[in-house]
Order: sequence, then C-alpha cells, then structure tokens
Amino acid sequence: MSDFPLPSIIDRDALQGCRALDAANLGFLFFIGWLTVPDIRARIEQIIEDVIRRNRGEVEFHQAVREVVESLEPVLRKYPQYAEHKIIERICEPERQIIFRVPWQDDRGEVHINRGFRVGFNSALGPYKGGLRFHPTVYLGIVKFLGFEQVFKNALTGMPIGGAKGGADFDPKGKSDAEVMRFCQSFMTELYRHLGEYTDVPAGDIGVGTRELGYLFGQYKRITNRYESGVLTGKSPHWGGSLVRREATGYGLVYFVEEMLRVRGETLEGKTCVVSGSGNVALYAIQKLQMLGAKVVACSDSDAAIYHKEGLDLETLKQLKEVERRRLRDYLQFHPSAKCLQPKELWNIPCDVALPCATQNELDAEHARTLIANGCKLVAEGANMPTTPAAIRLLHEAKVAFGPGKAANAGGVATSALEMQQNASRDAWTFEYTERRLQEIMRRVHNDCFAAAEEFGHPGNYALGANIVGFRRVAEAMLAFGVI
Ligand code: NDP
Ligand code: 2IT
Repeated sequence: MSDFPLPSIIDRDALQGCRALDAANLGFLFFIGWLTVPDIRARIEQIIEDVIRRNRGEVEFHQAVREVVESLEPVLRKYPQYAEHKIIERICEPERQIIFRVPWQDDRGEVHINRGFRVGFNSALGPYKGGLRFHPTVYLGIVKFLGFEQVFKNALTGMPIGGAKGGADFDPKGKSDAEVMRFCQSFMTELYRHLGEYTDVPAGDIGVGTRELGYLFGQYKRITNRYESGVLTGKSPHWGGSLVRREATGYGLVYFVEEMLRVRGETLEGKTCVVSGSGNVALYAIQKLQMLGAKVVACSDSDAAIYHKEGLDLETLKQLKEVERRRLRDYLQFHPSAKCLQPKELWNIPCDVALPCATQNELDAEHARTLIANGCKLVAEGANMPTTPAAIRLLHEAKVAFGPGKAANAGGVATSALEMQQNASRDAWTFEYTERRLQEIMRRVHNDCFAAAEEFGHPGNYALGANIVGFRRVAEAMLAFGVI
C-alpha cells in the first residue's frame, strides 16, 4: 500500500542488495525462517486465548478482538516484525483503564450510585479519542470492545487520534434535565483529571448528545478554570462545536455506502433502505439517504420498529426523538397507516440496503438469512459491531456487500478530529467546507479498505481491508516508539 512510508525490513534489504548482515539482522532473519504459517496460526489462537483468560466474562471484548486478530494472519506473514515485537499482544492490552464511583441525587433527594469508566486503549497516533456511552448495559467489557474498535477506526480516518471509550451504567431515559445535569457533573468531577486536549478527548455515543456534553464541558471548565474547547467534541456549534458533527456519522455512513455502490456501478437513487435505531446516527443516515434519492421505509428504537411503506417522514421522526425524547411508536399518531413491529422484525422488511445503526449484535445470522432471501444487496454498519460474526460470514458468502463499522461509521470521529482542528486554531468552518472534508475522508477510508482487501487477495472484503489498514498504521507508530 502506497500510504505506508516504511517498507518492511526485508524489502529494504532487498533494495539495498547484499548489505552485510549485522548481528541484529541475522537474529531477525532467523526469526522469519522460524515463524511458519502454522506457527502464525497458533500464535494468533494463543493471543485470543490469552485475551479471554485475562479479561474474563467480557464477551463483547473477546468478540471484537477475535474479529480483528484472526484477520491479521496474512499481515504477520508479510511483516514478521509485528510478531517479533509483539505488536498485536500489546494492542490488545489497554494502556489504561479507569473505573470510578459516580454518586448523584435525583429530584426527590434520593442518592444513586453508578459506575463510570474510561479506557485509554492506544495513544500511538494521538491523544485518546472516543465517545462516552450512558446506558444501563455498560460494563467494562462493552467499554473495552468499543475502545478496541476505536483504535483501528481512528487510524483509518488518517487523523492524529488514538483510541478510547468511556461511559457509565446510567440510564438517561425518564430522567429530568436537572438529574442528567447532576449526574454529568458528578461524572466529570472524577473524570476531569484524566482528560486534556493533548491527553484524552471524549465525545458522545449512545445516551450522550449535545445536552450531556454541555453539562460535562461546563463542569470541566469550572473545575479546571480553563476554557479548553478541544477537550471534548460533539459540542454545540454555539460554544465551540463544529458544524456537521451532529450529522457526521450518519452522513459519513451514507457516503461510504455510495462508494461501495459506485464500485458495483450502482447509486442510491430509488433504492429501498431499512435503518435500525432512531438516534443520532440513524436519523442523519436517513436524512442523507433521502437527499440522495433513496426511499427509507423503516427504523426502530428499543421498544418498536416502524414500517412506513411510502417512506419515513423525517421531520416527524426528528421532532419525536431529537426534540421531545419520546418513544418511536408515537409516530403512528401522525401516520396511522404505518405499521408498528417488534424491533427485530425490522430485518424482515424487504430492502436493497440495510444499515444497522442502534447497538452491538443487533443483526444475527437469522436476520442475515432473511435479508439475503429478500434480495438485500448491501449491509453497512452505522453502529459499532451490530452484526454478529456468523451473520457477517453469511453476508460474505452470499456476496452481499458488507461495510464494517470501523470504516463505515468513521465519519463521526473524523469530524470530531476536524472539530479539534478548529478549536486548536480558534476557527469555525462553514457547513459546506466541513462536509466536503468529511466526504473526502470517507472516500479515502473506502478506497484504502478496498485496496488493502485486494492486495491481500480478498477483493471486496472491506472488513479485512479495514482491519489491515487500521492495524498497520498503529503498528508502524508502535514499532517506531520502541517497547513502551
Ligand atoms: P443514540 O443514543 O442517539 O441512539 C441510539 C439508538 O439505538 C436509539 O434509537 C436506541 O433506542 C437504540 N438502542 C440503543 N441501545 C439499544 C438496545 N440495547 N437495543 C435496541 N435498541 C437500542 O446513539 P447513537 O445514534 O449515537 O449511537 C448508535 C450506534 O452508533 C452505537 O452503536 C454507537 O456506538 C455508534 N456510533 C455512534 C457515533 C456517534 O457519533 N454518535 C459514531 C460512530 C458509531 P432507545 O431510544 O429506545 O434506547
Ligand atoms: O464510536 C464512535 O466513533 C463515536 N462514538 C464517536 C467518537 C468521537 O470521538 O467522536
């Protein structure tokens, strides 16, 4: 791949002809000769086993590690220095994990205790970067899977950002603004000491949007006595946020899908689409799909899916979910002809394009079979790890184009990096300019994944391409830094 300036040591030696071998090179060549294909396979299995043993019960983290590490076999074969320096083993161990108590009082004065997390996974390419998730299902295994994915995703964007994730097992649903504020203030009262624009820069994720980021930023500013805009991203454009950040993950996802279709000589015009979720990612994916001439017939939340055959009414959706924070089934009050289904029944709806944009493991093998049987041509992940490994295998076998989250949803964090750039230069870019930058980044991410998949003998396998490109960028930096 042309974007890696450092050729492997073997390539360099070959280019320089018969350079005398020093002791270190001799040792290295011995290592290459010794590492056979079965050895590499065994080594990979050992790495996965060790991760499972050392991170007990963290099943989502195990799943994310297995997906990446198993795909790196051809990379270890081509670049043995990564095995020699134990780069994969090091990447699988977070650099730091912070767990803390978050006490807060509800509006009646009752005390509640939640658990807060921040996992700084890898800072080889820049400060830790990644969102905060507030959801009752959050525990260390979720935060670690998300942080691990973020390392490769952030590398794929080509921006100078490391990987991290955080959050709490706090449920913002049904809480008053004052309760959310008190929770966020308590959360930041511990977290602030671990953050900084050059250290760790959180953003939003499930349950954390502009409201929460406002309370978090306010408390950070108050405690530190610094207006350090670049310490959080996803801020409102009224106080240091970037235009397009709100739309970025959904828009970026659709740009990625556009590129996947372009390769196949197709466009989104007239395509029938199904999008799960109805949060930040889903709403703006729906918006961009509609702008590009697709028909979006269904979306969901954790209680229901809505099937509106004539095409979803986005204005009503946004008013319900973004402004009034209501349940999706209330959509039927405005469109009685729409159907209300169980959330998972969403995948039974015939479509050309399916975009899972809610949560992890929401699209399983059975759903994949149904999508394939109904003629679905493309699945791309707006959410993080929403497709189970068995479902991904089935989609690949059926030649359904599959866009993995760490590439397809990278537009959110890429625009966060653009927000950091604007904050660092005390500038504010126009919507048009920022969106153009986002579009360029998503095209580049697509092309890099596509090229790597082809180079490693699996054309069209974006999941493989994404893992290889993301891994190599981090690995090269880690090699350069030595054993740290
Ligand atoms: P939001 O909180 O805005 O929306 C989440 C949506 O998913 C809601 O519709 C929610 O339904 C649904 N959902 C959440 N958890 C579950 C669950 N356990 N079962 C069923 N439905 C669920 O979050 P985002 O839109 O920001 O995030 C969605 C996904 O995209 C996540 O996987 C996130 O990690 C990923 N992502 C987000 C980015 C961002 O910039 N925000 C960037 C890249 C990826 P309900 O309201 O009923 O809970
Ligand atoms: O999963 C993700 O990429 C995010 N939640 C966005 C992270 C960020 O720092 O913008």
